[in-house]
Amino acid sequence: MDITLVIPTYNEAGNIPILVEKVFKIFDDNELDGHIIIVDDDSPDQTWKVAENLKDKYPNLEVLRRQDKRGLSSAVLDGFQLADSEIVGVIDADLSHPPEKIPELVAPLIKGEADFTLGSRYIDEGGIENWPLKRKVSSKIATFAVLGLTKVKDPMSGFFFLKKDVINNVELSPKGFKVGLEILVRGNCERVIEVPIVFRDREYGESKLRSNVILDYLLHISKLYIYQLSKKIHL
Ligand SMILES: Nc1nc2c(ncn2[C@@H]2O[C@H](COP(=O)(O)OP(=O)(O)OP(=O)(O)O)[C@@H](O)[C@H]2O)c(=O)[nH]1
Ligand SMILES: [Mg+2]
Repeated sequence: MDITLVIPTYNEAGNIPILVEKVFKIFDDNELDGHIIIVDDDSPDQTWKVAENLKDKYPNLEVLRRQDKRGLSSAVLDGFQLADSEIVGVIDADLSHPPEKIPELVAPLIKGEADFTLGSRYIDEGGIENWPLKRKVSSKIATFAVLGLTKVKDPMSGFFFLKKDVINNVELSPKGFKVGLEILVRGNCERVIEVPIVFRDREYGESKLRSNVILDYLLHISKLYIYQLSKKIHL
């Protein structure tokens, strides 16, 4: 079964060749029919160019350079739309997510045992390395605030896979703060499986966390709560 992994990038020129090599090796070693789509928002460090130069070596690599749009969620959704696979997924470019977990994440989707699989930091054997206490605490608070939206233990995770039909005919906000959470709440995913991952802080490049991140987050979860409430009322 075909798999497309979307890698959203913004100023990741140093990380992207390392990640692409690792992912294709994992696809090969596990006999997975895997593709990669890099969605780059015209990075000033020319990540798109570095990515395009990798295409000769990796025929299953595509690069989408967006010059008219910016934003992580919309980049991921554009990547999913471009993907021509039954299974799609996303991983951060900054080597925070362990690509070695891809086979474990896609296996339940291939076997038809899940609709959505998630790399989870907050289950047994999962964890976070090198995060300052402040980030650990804010992540926990953010996770607590969405307890009413989903039962998964790490709804803020940015490392996940799904059957593409989970989002067919589903209206998703390209402005949402966390696209995985958006899909978990609005998508047609009945069966979710969490796979433990150890998240590592980025080694190279700068954080894109902006100062209005808390506001973006609050706006996003408010919209999702309203959506869920209105769905219940109309049932
Ligand atoms: N295409 C695109 N990718 C983005 C954008 N913002 C962030 N990314 C990418 O999305 C992924 C996650 O962003 P990060 O900056 O690592 O966010 P984070 O993990 O919350 O924070 P740090 O790791 O501390 O920087 C990385 O691969 C980024 O390069 C964007 O506006 N457009
Ligand atoms: Mg990161």
